[in-house]
Amino acid sequence: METSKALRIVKPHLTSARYEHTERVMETAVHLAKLYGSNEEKAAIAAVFHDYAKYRNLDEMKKWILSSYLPKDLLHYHHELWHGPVGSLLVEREHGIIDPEIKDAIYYHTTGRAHMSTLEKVLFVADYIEPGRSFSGLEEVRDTANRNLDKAAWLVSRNTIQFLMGKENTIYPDTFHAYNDLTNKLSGGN
Ligand code: DGI
Ligand code: FE
Ligand code: FE
Repeated sequence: METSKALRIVKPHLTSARYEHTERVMETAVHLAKLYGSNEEKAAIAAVFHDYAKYRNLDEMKKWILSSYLPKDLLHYHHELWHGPVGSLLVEREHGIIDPEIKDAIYYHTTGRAHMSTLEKVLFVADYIEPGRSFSGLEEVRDTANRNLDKAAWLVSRNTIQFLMGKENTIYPDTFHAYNDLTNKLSGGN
């Protein structure tokens, strides 16, 4: 699918601020894909659709989780975690996107997971560092993203876990799995 067509498809599903975020994630993901030898077209399509399901109503998302192959344990965690998995389901059902690499990048963009592909890490990091975001610690992740994708993805999962624990939120297992896997990869394990 052409990027321009994908952008036209997602636009009516997003707020204008979210659409602009999506455009910046796309540019950042293409930049990182180029840098780390991942497929740029796939990075662009995954980025354009990554927040596709963000504004579906909760009952509809619940219904998709219950009636599909998606893991039911999602329902025991914050609904913010649903839009990646549900988005990966809906891009296939509604737009015929069946490429498993694209679908997995969309699926895991919020939590990450163990053994992420380069494309998954590209989107996971791009969503976090796109130029419209600003919070403390972000410059370190931006700098690192240009040198070491694993280290940047590790920083994203570490920061996310610290942020969530600071708020005493629950943390989805894949979020921990991403952190543990990248920690082992970077340190040789312990
Ligand atoms: O959709 P975006 O706002 O662009 O970004 P996102 O999909 O990466 O993240 C949405 C939110 O999800 C973000 O505030 C962090 C939060 N999040 C990530 N992992 C977990 C989580 N929230 C909970 N409760 N548990 C998690 O494991
Ligand atoms: Fe998201
Ligand atoms: Fe996003």
